[in-house]
Amino acid sequence: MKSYSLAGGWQFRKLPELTPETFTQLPESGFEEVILPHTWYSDDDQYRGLTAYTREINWEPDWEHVFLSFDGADQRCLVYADGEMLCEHRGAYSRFRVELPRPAQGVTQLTVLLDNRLDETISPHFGDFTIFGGLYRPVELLVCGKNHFDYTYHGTDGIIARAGVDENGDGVLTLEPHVCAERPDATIVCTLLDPCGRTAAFGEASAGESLSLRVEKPALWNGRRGAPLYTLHAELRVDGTAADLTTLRLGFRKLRLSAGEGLFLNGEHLRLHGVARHQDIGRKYSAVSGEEIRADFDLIDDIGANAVRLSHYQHAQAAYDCADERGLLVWAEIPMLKMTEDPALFENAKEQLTDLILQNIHHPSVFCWGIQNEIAMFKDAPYMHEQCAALHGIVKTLDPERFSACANLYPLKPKSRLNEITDLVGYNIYFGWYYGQMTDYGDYLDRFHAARPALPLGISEYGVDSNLALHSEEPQIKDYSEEYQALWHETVYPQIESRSWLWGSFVWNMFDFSSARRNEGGVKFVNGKGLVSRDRLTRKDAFYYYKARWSSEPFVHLCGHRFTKRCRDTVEIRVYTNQKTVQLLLNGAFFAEGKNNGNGTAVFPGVPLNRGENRLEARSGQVSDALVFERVDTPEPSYRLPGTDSGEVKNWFLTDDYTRQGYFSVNDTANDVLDEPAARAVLEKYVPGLVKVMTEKNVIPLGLTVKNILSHDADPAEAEAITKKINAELNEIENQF
Ligand code: GCB
Repeated sequence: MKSYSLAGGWQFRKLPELTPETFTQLPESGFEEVILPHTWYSDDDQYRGLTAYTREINWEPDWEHVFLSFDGADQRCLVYADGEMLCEHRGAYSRFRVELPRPAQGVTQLTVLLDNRLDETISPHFGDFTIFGGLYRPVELLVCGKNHFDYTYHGTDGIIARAGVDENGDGVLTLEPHVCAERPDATIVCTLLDPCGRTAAFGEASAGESLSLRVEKPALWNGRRGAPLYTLHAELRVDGTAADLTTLRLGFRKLRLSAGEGLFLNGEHLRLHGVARHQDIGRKYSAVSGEEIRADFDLIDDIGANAVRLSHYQHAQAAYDCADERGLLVWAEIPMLKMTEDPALFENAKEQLTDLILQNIHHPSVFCWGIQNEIAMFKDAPYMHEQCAALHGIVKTLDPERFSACANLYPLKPKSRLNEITDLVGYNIYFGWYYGQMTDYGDYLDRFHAARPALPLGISEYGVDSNLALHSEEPQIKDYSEEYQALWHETVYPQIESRSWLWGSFVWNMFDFSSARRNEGGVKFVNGKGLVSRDRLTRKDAFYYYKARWSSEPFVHLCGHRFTKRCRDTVEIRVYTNQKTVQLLLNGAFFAEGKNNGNGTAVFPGVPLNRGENRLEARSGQVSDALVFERVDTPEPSYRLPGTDSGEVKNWFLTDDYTRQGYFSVNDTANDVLDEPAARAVLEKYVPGLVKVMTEKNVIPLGLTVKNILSHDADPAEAEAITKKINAELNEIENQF
């Protein structure tokens, strides 16, 4: 097979008011030239609707079978050749291929219709990230002879490679070929090269059969401790001559999971300290290059993470390749964020999961396949349990070696059936941001573990927003300051880290990312929970906190590079470092020596500032960092969000005295309250209309807490009064954790 890039030569236009169903023919004008990868989304034009991409394909006379290969098309995609529809692909993130018929005149007129409107039969149709639209990943032409691998088999390269390690420590590679061969005597000849390029195994079988290769004591893919990769060349032979070749990179490793102890890689315990990543970068949005993806992984490498959650959908192949090369363990997942009873949506989820697994099964970095994220936001209903069980079944059938996973919404009770379906469970927890205090993690996790000690639990998300322009000497919840984010991570991570029974955790998020529905913290269309800014140009202070905890590359980092106008006579200086001691210099003179407190931080209280400029430098051995603070007379106004001056930050949760351990409260989800007749009766007494809407219509997310739901659409004072009354009665009704 030969591949040709189809990056250039495209004409693009929007087709507002049309749908794939009402589309009949292309307009004559209004097209613009575009180069792939391309998205039409921008923060200033968030068009959601139908679009068309067109181009010509000139056939060479000797081309036999020609396939179009789309690495991703966002999100409902219909492909036409010379006016004939070839295929429809539903879902923005997986690769798909379709064969092009030979055109009579040697030129194909290609039209690709794309629609990114909300479609309740395609996942995701809900989520805190942008549905960009576009041919945002490479499109290629694959040219093959008469006999070739089946490139249309779930978008794979026609070989499903499952690599494992047996009890003796030998590698076992099972290869399942999918070919299109005109001759029944076609064979597959497989050569496996070791990381140094020497032949490690060789085998031949009929093209219709699976074959197995053994490698004695292979070099094991061992995460960041070493990530040797093997290369498989699979050749399709007909009449003894090579007809097609597929190449895959893979690795051998063994995974084990224990509820009490976490994850084991090749027999050794490996606590995952990870970050999550969305695929968009800055104002390129989803249309990014392989180099940009690699640069993201350089940053993930630099922070010292050993795992990455590629959320909330299938990422580009370059991302899994980077993870393979750098020894990062990957949580891969499908975009299932709202599960309804619509069978079409369920079919779509099954297809997306099958594609995700078959297209990525050879990547040694992947340790689990995520089947859902926070679906309990809306309900916790039996049909969801059945669908999740079926998705788990797909994982176990296609890839019994790896784990199925789910990321659950924090208020979901430990006893929920949703915690019993997948091999491992993650919880997305945001104490000190959406609810509670940042110090609540430890106690909550201990109570959870006591309630379900046999559950392999981890933290699939935790984090808070910050805006690089906002700063505070006394960081507070929801002030969006860089300092609150840093302090929050300093406080939260040790609580997670010290629970040795957790399999690990993922910071939400490594990078700020695009979320068209957002407008908060002084920024529009961005989720600001990243440790690095959306354009990747700035590493926030919190980035260096994790670097101090995870990386062994010596460094010191002075916090406050952007918090330079200081209106205090003395300030507290924080230095993030992985060194034992740090010296602080003030205006060139030694000021004090500080000790790393064991949490990657050296704190220097009471550093006096002179009028004007003050140069601070932190040093430890060969490494140093410096910045200049300016002593100002009035607080810098741009450091605060307008309308949030002292006391004005509305925080519903700061004064939370609603919870009574062991009893219901307004902090329970609507789901849980409606499920218990006595608790439901309290709601019916005070808010009968709301109960009717909640139970009869699928519009209110029942995974939210009662308090949260009551706070919508009501005057705050009124909401508080009714919340108090309801809470007082709920507090009398017993509830199991
Ligand atoms: C979550 C979601 C994630 C959001 C995040 C947030 O729990 O899983 O998609 O982006 O919270 O920032 O609110």
